[in-house]
Amino acid sequence: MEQTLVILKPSCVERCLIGEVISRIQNRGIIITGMKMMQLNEEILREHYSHLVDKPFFPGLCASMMASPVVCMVLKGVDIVNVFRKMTGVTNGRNAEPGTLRGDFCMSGQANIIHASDSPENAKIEIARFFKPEEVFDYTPANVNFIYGDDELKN
Ligand code: IDP
Ligand code: MG
Repeated sequence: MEQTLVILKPSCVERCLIGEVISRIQNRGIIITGMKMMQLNEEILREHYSHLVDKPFFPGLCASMMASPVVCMVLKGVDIVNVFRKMTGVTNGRNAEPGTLRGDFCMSGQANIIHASDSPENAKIEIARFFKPEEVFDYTPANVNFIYGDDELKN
């Protein structure tokens, strides 16, 4: 099964929404294979947001991502990168569809509560950036045969 990297940002942690987001993840049938709290620094943010370092909002983005610890997670599921980006909603929370995490829990383009990898290739790079191999647990929960049909579990 595919994996993706998720970060619950300071705008999620400080607003005490960690439990709400994790409930949504587990209620969907998504498997959590890694989870830890981290304090991010500018070095890792310059890597993680390398596509944005030249933007005028980058210093503010960095500050907002270092404002408190974050919760980093690895999620597992069939087509999880695509499924979880849809669950996350578009970047600006004010434009995000109701029912998405951003559409239900935030009002901002910057303080948008959550990061989710945008492609399977980037997910692999981002998981390796935030997690040591031994911090990701590739177990299969007992209920997996009730989350998926047999044919969906073959690959
Ligand atoms: P994504 O998080 O939806 O993948 P990206 O374009 O990769 O969006 O941007 C990464 C993060 O940078 C966003 O989640 C948001 O926190 C911040 N960001 C993006 N665009 C803006 C902006 O125009 N102003 C302020 N912050 C922004
Ligand atoms: Mg992105």
